[in-house]
Amino acid sequence: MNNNFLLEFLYKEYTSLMNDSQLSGLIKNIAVSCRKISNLLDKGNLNNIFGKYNKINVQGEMQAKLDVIANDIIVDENNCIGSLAGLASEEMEDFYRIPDDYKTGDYLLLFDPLDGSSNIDVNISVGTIFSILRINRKINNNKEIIINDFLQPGINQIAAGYAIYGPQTSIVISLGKGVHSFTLDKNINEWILDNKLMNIPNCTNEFSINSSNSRHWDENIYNYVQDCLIGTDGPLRKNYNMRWTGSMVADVHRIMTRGGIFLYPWDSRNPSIPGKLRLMYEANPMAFLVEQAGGIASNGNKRILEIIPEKLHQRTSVILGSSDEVNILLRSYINTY
Ligand code: AHM
Ligand code: MG
Repeated sequence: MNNNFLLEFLYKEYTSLMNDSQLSGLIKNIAVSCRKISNLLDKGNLNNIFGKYNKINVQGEMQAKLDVIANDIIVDENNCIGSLAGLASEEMEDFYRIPDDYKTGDYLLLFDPLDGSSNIDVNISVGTIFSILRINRKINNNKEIIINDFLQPGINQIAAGYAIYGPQTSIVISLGKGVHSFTLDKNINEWILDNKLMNIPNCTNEFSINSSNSRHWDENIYNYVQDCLIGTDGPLRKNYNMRWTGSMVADVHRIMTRGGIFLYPWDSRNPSIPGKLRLMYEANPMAFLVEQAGGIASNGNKRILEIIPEKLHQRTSVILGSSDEVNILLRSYINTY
């Protein structure tokens, strides 16, 4: 597998970061992992990958077979390359230590191996989300990593991205100077640059939320969605369209491409939990990408990237997308608190 085009581009845009062979090696191997997952998905259940694994994961959710397979692919592909001090995933209860007989590095890979896994069996786009942090050696200079090494705010991310397995397989990635998208050409096994600098339009008329939960929303979300539904007759003075795929990767990819607002807010179904989505594997990497593309990502009260995590599997409320639209909603939060 070559990743020459992807790596060449990143070397050109981020020369000093990519001169760190640990980081460039890690990005190369993440791309290899995503291609392997994409190949498995291509053949669907001909690869016997549909269905449940019959195990409840640490999130309290029934794992799909492919959640486990994708998790194993990413761990196996990246644990031995000498770039990582550890890995953490939505599907693993504890963080993963690099085995003693493998070389370790300075980076931490946090990932959701198969986001939107309820969509696998029905042939709707799913994805892999990843976030790269660097271990703070001033705080921990030991070989042994501890949970606190991972508990860094999203602003510390060195890189973040996702692979989307849809009609095309693409990787969307940022190392902190814009967002770049590459599509996999399987004839030549290369990721080809298709958008050098993704840019989320400030204005939108498309919102994305699971409205079956509307009776559980807080009043800011409820009133905002009502205003969208009223359209030109309401205070927002325009008609809206609504899209919800059930795969955050697909919904965010649409927003990265043509704008929009994505909401998975806190709701009263489970009042003690701040939201459904996971901060470290979903919200932080997506917030990094959205901000790098000119959008906003907030939990309603705070920039997502500034949340100080207390737990690996911490959840958060998510409001992200086109800046003008997110600001309309955030203004109502400011007025409430
Ligand atoms: P997953 O990582 O277990 O697939 O869960 C996260 C997914 C997101 O991709 C998506 O936005 C959300 O869950 C959909 O949730 P719901 O089914 O409540 O609409
Ligand atoms: Mg997910």
